Amino acid sequence: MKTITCETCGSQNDSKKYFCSKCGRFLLAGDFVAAGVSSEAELKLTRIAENLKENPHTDILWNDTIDAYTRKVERIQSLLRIKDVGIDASDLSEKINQFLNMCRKPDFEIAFVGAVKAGKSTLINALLGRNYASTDPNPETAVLTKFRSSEQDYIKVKFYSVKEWDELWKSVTREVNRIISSYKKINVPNAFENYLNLPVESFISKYRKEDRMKIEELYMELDSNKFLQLYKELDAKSHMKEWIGKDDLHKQMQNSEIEEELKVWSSSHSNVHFFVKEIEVGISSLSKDFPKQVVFVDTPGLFDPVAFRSQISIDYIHSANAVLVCVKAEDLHGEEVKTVESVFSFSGHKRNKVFVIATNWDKLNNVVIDWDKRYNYMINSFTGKAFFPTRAMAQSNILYAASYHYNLCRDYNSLRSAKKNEINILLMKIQTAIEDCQDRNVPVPESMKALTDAQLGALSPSDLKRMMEITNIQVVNNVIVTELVNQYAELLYSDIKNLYRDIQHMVGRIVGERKKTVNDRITISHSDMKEIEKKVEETKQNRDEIQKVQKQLTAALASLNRSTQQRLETIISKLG
Ligand SMILES: Nc1nc2c(ncn2[C@@H]2O[C@H](COP(=O)(O)OP(=O)(O)O)[C@@H](O)[C@H]2O)c(=O)[nH]1
Ligand SMILES: [Mg+2]
Repeated sequence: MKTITCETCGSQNDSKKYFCSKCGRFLLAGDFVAAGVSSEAELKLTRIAENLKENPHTDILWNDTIDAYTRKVERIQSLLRIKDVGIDASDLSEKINQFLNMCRKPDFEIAFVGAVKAGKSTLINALLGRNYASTDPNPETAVLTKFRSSEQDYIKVKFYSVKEWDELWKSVTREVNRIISSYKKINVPNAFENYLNLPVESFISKYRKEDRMKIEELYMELDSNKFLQLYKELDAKSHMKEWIGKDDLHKQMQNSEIEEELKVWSSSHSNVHFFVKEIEVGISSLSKDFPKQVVFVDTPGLFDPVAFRSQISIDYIHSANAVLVCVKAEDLHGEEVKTVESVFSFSGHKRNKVFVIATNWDKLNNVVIDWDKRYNYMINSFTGKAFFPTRAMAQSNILYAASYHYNLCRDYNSLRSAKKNEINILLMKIQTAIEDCQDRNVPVPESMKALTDAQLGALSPSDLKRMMEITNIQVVNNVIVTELVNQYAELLYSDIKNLYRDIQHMVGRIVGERKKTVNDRITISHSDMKEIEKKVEETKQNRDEIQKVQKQLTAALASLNRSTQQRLETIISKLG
């Protein structure tokens, strides 16, 4: 190993080190040509090193190793914040924030992702045992909502800060400008303000007759952006100041009040939801051995019309410890495959903790034969480089769910007859599928066969139990519990370690790059000096040369002068 001797304490250090490991002296002073530069750099770096020793630290009480990791990462974070150090590494800062958040609040987060109306909230409700998350046909979830087990039921609402809202609004404006600029041929001054503040009829007359159709078209296009349409319709603008930058709101309540309260803050039909960044819900009804650190997260759609909001979901998938992707079983094309693909692309090394849940199983024509086809299609589509690394993993991590019917069966006694009838319709479908399978010699699962003689319209409690069984929610639940919930502590620990390794790797790369730049600069300045010396030498030589020539010239001129003078004198005398 190449070593470098510390000039202060004399100890030997690895030549790659910037500071002496014993006394902290700056070791690279020799690299700086001018003494002034080296002493200024040394002073600055020594001060930084001293300050980093005193870096504030938040104790991590749940694990000593993680505590040591965070101490180091906090120092890196402080170093990045020093302007003079001049390291601009936003991806590293983001990783560091993610790491520190994970260490300080060691939640194991299971994200439920998928397109709008893919059935995420319905599945969460099936797993939580009660309809907490809103699944009304229209007001879909528009806010990131975290559910966790708690002694006391509560809702905590977090609002966007002024800065976050500015960024969100910028992303809205960018999209609007893109749309408006596609209407090049018509002049639409203040189109966005007019759109937000006035009904189209009240100002359409201000535009030239030939442009009016186009303006209406533009309005329709802006309206097709759900965010804009609702923002305008609900007059959210006039409520903005009430909520942006507001402190977290913490409300304790009865378990039975959660569903209604959640609607107030998260439904896209409430004018507050635009300003809500995140909601946390504490639930007292989960089983007592459900760990308090395990969190189910209902995410808004991945393809939100507001890029900023989609980004929140994407960032979320990056940091979640496990992901359940919901796709509709009956409609497995384009968008659904794109969703799964993007989830895998964000999930990095956590592929074994990605589960694909095919929702709406009950909507398949023949739930046995068609599911079999879809299941095989999904295994084939989702095994490979960009998806599950092995076929076996795809087989165990792709599951179907009929969450909606599971919830209906669970709440059977309190259902109105129209809803009860939906269970009967599914039963009828199952019985037809059984007959169809028997005709085609396709084996039927035992749990299903047992429903062959169930009486339509008069379901016994055991039939209901069987119906709940075939919705597959218990299987999904078992997989989540055995693969994730029961192992959450080890999985979380390994995620944190992986993140720490990523950070180490990134820091190593940045330091390497920096060192190279500094060394390059030193080499350049050394070679610059040589270049200058060479030039000075050349100039000196040139000057001597010129002086010699000048002397010769002067002598030549003098002699010329002399001969000219003589000639002149001769001519004059001849003229005489
Ligand atoms: N038939 C049927 N409908 C479902 C199922 N899952 C969800 N739904 C319905 O599909 C709609 C959208 O579901 P939701 O959970 O709100 O979707 P999200 O936007 O992904 O949260 C709701 O009207 C649900 O009742 C299912 O498995 N079967
Ligand atoms: Mg939802």
